[in-house]
Amino acid sequence: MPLPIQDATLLTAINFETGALSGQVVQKRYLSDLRGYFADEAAYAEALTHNDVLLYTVSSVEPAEGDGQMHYGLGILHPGKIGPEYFFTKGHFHTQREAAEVYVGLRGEGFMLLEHERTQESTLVAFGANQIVYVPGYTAHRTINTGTQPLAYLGIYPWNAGHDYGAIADRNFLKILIEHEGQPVLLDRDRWGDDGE
Ligand code: S6P
Ligand code: ZN
Repeated sequence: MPLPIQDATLLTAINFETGALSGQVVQKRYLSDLRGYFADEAAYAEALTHNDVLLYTVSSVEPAEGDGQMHYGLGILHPGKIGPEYFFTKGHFHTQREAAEVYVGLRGEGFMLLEHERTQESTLVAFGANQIVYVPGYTAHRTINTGTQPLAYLGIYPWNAGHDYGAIADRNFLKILIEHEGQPVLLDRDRWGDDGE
């Protein structure tokens, strides 16, 4: 016999169609919300004149606050590109820099781009259905969809991790993931435009 559920936050269902976790709001991030994030500014402006597409949704459950508590969110990142660069999430550090996060891939295929705050070392990790990525503290993280289907995942983190978007919004990640001859290729952002790309 299953235990009776006494608190609505004990059990949550995933709705892949709406991006909602049961009873929770769905935050929507459109192309226009990521102004300045994509390397190919001309392609960004052009895409925006056609359609302010939905890039991703986030729906979070925050059952409780305080020592030992966890929060989690469902992210659904749609497939597509701006110029040669795959759709991605804004990316952030946690406000509490030491806070780690566990990402559990549910559907789709892509990568996580990690960047350590102090060493500025970049790591690209394959991430999709049935794959789990541990994001250490002090590490900016961005999800990237290189597939043809939505990339759906859960992110599970300490209740007080917080989101610090400022540093990434200001200077972005040092690397970009582009499609080159049909394959994902990681490139230094600085090198963007050197050879006509
Ligand atoms: C939260 C976790 C994810 C992201 C989601 C959207 O700590 O890392 O739920 O919020 O992937 O990305 P972003 O960078 O727009 O918050
Ligand atoms: Zn996070």
